[in-house]
Amino acid sequence: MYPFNPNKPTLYTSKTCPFAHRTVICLAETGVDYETIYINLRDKPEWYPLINPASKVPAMRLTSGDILVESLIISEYLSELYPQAGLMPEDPFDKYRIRIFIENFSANLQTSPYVLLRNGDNDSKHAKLNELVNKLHQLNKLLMESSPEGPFFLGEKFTLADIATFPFIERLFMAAKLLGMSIENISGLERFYQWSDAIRNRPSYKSTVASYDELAASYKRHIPK
Ligand SMILES: N[C@@H](CCC(=O)N[C@@H](CS)C(=O)NCC(=O)O)C(=O)O
Repeated sequence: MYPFNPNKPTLYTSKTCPFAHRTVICLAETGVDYETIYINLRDKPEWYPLINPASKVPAMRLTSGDILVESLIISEYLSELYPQAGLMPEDPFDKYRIRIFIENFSANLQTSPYVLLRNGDNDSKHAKLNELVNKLHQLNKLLMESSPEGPFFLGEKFTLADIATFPFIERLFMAAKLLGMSIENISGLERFYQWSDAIRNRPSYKSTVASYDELAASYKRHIPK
């Protein structure tokens, strides 16, 4: 058997995982009471495949005994279960806009922290960072087109568009810094920085994000030796 709380949802998570962070932010936004069980990803408990056969975090056990996996799908589930949190708008076209934004992000920027760190042992890291900055300009453009005034993707509303994507950008900021580079203060990325600052100031984000030191300690293993 595996550990769980029979009286509330149990989240199996890791503080530094960007996928798990999506779920944690959604849970904080809904205000639901839940139990957290941290999984050491370098030394997983032998019972963990009973929770998720893919052996990944996050996973969430409901009090019914059902277990949910896959961060985006859990996030959508929570947004539907708690519509009052407003994480997914009702308008079908706004839903489409959020989903296509996440899809585009997944294809272009989701792996960016890992890509940068994998090139972190040689001079090609500067060229890699330039490629990623070009993608951040594209992201800045998408944010401008969606809501010129911001601060979030959909303007005043904090939604799954922000929650599903920014955890990876947090790790991109960290990866650049860890390699002695930076993605701060780049001209033309003003809307991107406005978006980043607004998310970092959101209580559900601020109270759950891992520190730079925690992230750096966990991600430095991606830099080739
Ligand atoms: N598609 C999954 C990806 C989750 C994922 O890759 N989690 C990583 C940590 S960031 C993990 O659990 N890795 C453990 C492993 O692969 O053994 C989701 O969105 O939930």
